[in-house]
Amino acid sequence: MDLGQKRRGVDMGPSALRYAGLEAAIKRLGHQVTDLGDIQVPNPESGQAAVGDKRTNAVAEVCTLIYQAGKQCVEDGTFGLFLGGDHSISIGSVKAAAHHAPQTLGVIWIDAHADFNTPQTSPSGNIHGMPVAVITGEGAAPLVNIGDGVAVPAKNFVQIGIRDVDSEEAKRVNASDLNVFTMREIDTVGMAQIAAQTLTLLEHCDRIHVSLDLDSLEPAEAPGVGTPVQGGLSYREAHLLAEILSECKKVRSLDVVEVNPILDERNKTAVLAVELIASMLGKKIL
Ligand SMILES: [Mn+2]
Repeated sequence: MDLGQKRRGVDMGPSALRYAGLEAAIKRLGHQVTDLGDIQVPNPESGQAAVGDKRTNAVAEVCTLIYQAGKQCVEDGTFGLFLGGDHSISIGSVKAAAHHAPQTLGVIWIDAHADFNTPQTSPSGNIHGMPVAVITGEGAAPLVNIGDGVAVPAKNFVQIGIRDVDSEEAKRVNASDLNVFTMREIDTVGMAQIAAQTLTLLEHCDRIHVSLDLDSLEPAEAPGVGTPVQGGLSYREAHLLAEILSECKKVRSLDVVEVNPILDERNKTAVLAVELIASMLGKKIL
C-alpha cells in the first residue's frame, strides 16, 4: 500500500523483500512459510482513492483486509509477518494482533517518527504519520472503527529510534502514556540497555507485536525510504535489538514497512530488512 503518503514506490516494497530472498532466509531458520500474497490496493492515481475522505476510506478498506488476514494468523497460532507498504498498514496488523486481548498486547514501534499525529495536528495530512494515534483510539472514524474499534492502551507501546516529531505531535506524545526511547536515550545508555528496559516495560504483556519502519535506521544503511532522517540506528544497533527481541519469545507478529525500491540503491534496504527479519526470527551469529 502507498496510500498513506504521497510518493509512489513504497507499494513495491513487498516485491523487493521477496526478491531479496525473504522466504529462503526464513526457511533456513527451520520455519515453514506460507506466502498469502498481496492485498489488492486501489491505485492512488484512480479517482477511487484520490484525496481527503476518499483517501481515508480507501486506506480503511485496505486495513480492514489486512486486519482480517492477520486475525486469521492469530487464531491459527501462526507468526504473522506483514510487508509494507507505508506505515498505515500497521493499523490493520496491530489491530489484528490485539483483537482478542488488547490489554495484554505489547507493541514495539521502531521508527524515526512517533506516527502519533491526528488529522488535526498533522502538517502533511499523510496517514502513515497517524497509525499509533489510530491504534490507541484517536483519529479518523473509518480507521479507528476497524476491528470493532479495538484499541491498544498507549502504555503498552514502546517507541525506539525516535528523532523527528512534529511540534503539535510532540505535545501529544508528552501528554500521552506512550513509552518513548529517542535516539538521545539510545546514545546515552546503549541499545542493550534500551532493549532490556523495553521488555521490563512490557512485562504485563503476554505477547508482542513489533512494527519496524526502515527509516529508523541511519539513511546510509537504509537509503530506500520515503522520509529519511539523519542520526538513526546503526546496522549493529538494529540487529542487536532484533536478536534480543527474538530471545524474549513473546514476539508473535512483525511489520516491515516503508521500503521504497524507487529510492533505494541496488535493493540495499530490502536486503537489510530481510537480514533484520531473520535476526528477529532467531538467526544467531553462532
Ligand atoms: Mn513510521
